[in-house]
Amino acid sequence: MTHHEMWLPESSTDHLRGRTLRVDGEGVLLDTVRREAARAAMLPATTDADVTIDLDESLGPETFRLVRRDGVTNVVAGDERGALYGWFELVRLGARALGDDVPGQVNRPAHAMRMLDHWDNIDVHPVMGQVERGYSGGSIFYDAGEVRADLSRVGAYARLLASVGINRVAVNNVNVHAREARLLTDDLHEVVRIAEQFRPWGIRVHLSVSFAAPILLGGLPTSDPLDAEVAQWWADAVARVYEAIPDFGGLLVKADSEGQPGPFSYGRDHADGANLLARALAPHGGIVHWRAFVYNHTQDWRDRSTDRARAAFDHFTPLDGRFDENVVVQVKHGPMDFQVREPVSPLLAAMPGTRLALELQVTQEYSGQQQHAVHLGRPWSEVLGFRPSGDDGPTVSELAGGGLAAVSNVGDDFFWTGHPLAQSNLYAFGRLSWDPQLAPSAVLDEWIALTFGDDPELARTVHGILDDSWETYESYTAPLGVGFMVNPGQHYGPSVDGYEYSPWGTYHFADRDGVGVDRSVATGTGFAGQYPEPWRSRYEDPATTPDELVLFFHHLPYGHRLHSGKTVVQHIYDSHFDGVERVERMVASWEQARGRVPDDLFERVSERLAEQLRSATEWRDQVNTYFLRKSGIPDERGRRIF
Ligand code: BDP
Repeated sequence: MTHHEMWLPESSTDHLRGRTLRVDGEGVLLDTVRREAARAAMLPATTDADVTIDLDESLGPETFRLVRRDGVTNVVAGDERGALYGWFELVRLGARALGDDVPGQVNRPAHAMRMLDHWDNIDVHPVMGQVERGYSGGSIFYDAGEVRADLSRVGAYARLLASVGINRVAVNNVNVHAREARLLTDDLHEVVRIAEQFRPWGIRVHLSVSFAAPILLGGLPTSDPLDAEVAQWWADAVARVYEAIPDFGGLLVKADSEGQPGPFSYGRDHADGANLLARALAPHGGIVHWRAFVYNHTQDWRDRSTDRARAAFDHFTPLDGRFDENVVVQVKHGPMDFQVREPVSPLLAAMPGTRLALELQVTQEYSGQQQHAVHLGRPWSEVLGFRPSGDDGPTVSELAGGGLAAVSNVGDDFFWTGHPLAQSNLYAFGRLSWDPQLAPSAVLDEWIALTFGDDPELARTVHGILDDSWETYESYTAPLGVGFMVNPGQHYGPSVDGYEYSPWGTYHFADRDGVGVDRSVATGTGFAGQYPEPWRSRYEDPATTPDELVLFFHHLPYGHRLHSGKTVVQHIYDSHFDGVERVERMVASWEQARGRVPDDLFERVSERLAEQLRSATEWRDQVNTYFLRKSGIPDERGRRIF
C-alpha cells in the first residue's frame, strides 16, 4: 500500500463479500461499478442476485433509489452516474444495504456542480511550494516540473471523490504561473492523461487559465477581451482542448486579483472578461468559473475609507444580468478570506440574474493548516443553511445555483491530508455538496464508521475530538469574528499585529479603548448595508449583531457587554483559557485510540495534537497578553497573563 485508503478501506465492503450482483446495461461507469463489485469480492450474476443495478431514465441525472423487494436490493439509477453513486451508497450503508430497512427515498444531488479546486503548481514555487496553501506534501498530479508519469494515485483519488459525489476537479492553481499556463496548449496531451484517470469515476477535469494567455502562449500583443483576434485565439485553444478531452469541464479564472492579469488592464469589466471565455466554451458545453475574489491588495493601511469586505459586492453587483449563461461567478463564503468566522458574503444574495457558486476552503489555510484537528462540517453547514434575507428567504445553498467548489486538502502524503483526521473535511465537503441538509455531526459519524470500522469506543473518541473542534479553534485564535492576527505570508500561528500595517486590507484596529472594525452604515465603512433586511439592520447595531461576529462589524470598547453577559475583554481572556483546556482534553482523549488504530496513524495524530497544544498555548498567551497590555484591564479571575 503506497497510501492510506481513507474512508474506503477493504473492510468497508465486508458486507458485500460473496454476495451476487447483476448490473444491467453497458457503459464506462457501469464497468467501474462491475470492477468495484469484483474488488469487493461480489460474484457476478446473470439472473437472480442479492443486488441488482439497473437504469431508469425517468429518475433523472445522477439520481438513484434503493428498492428492497423479495430479499433483493435493487439500485434503480437515472443514469450511469446515478448507478455509481448508488453503488457507493451500498458501501456506506454497511449491513443495512442488504436488510429490509434500506432507506427507500430518491437520492438526487442538491447541486449539479460539486467541484474541488487544486491549487497545485507543476513547478515548486519559490514561496508557496508546490501546492499553494497545501499542507500534505507535494502534488498528486505533478512532480519534478512535469505531469507525473505514474498517475495511479490520481485514479485512487478519483475513486474516493466519486464515493462522495464530487463530479468536477480543477487540476491547477488559480494563480497561474508561466509553466502551468501551458497546460492549456503545449501540455494538453498531459491533461488528457489526467482526464483519463478521472473519467471512469464520472469526474470532469477543469483548468485554471491565465487571462493573459493570448499574450503568454499565443504571442498576441494584447489579451483585451473585446479584441477579435483574442476571441479567436481562445476559441481555437478551447476547440483543441475539446478535441483532446471531449468531456472537459471548463475554465477557472482568477482575474485582476492579487496580481493576476485581467480585463481591468484594458478598461473592460469582469463581465467582458468572463463572457470572452464563455463564448469560446459554449459550443462545447463548457463552463467558465469566474472568481469574485477581487479586491485591492495594495491598500494603504492609513486609508480608512477602503474596506476589503466590500470589494466583491462593489465590483460584481453592477454586472448582474450581464454574464452569459455558461458563466458561474464563484464567491468565497465570507467577504474577506476564508477566516474561521466571517459573516456570509452579501454578494451571494445580490446577484439574482447570475449563476453563483459558493467557494469553500477544505485545505486548512486559516484553520490550523492540518496541524490542528479542525473539522469543518459544522461551519459549512451553517453557511449553506444561512438565509441572508431572513427566515422566509432562500438559503445560501439555494442561492448557489452554480453549485459548490472547494479548495482541496490532499497531497502526496501517505495519509493524503497530513493530519489523518483532516480526511474528514474532504468527506464532509462531498457529502454536504450532495445534500446540504445533512446534519454535520451525522456526516462525521459516517466518516468515522467507514474509516475506523465498528469500534464504538474509538468512534466516541474521534467524534469527541472533532465534533466541536472548529469552535475550539475559534476560541483560542482571533476573537469575535475580527479575523486574521496570523503570521503574515504563511498564515500559521499568532501575530496579533502581523497584518495591522500591511497593504492587504485586514485590520483589527485595536487601541487602548477597544477593538474591531466599524462596518456600520451610520459611522463605518457601510459594509453592513450590503445585506438585505433583516441582516442589514441586525448587523448595523452591536445590540443585534451576534456575539461571534460583533468585532467584524463594530469597534467596541473593551468593557462593552456581549449578549453572553461578559465584557469583550473578559470574553477574550475566558475563551482563550478555555480553548487551550479543550485542546488538553483532546490530547488526553486521543490516548484511548492507542492500539485501536494503526500505529503510524496513531503516531501522526499524536504528533499533530502535541503541536496543536503548543500552538494553541502560544495563541492564548499572545492574544491575552496583547489585550491586557492594550486595555490595562485585568482578568476577573486573576489567571496568569504575561
Ligand atoms: C488566499 C490565499 C492565497 C490565494 C487566494 C485566492 O492566501 O494563497 O491565492 O486566497 O483565493 O486565501 O486566490
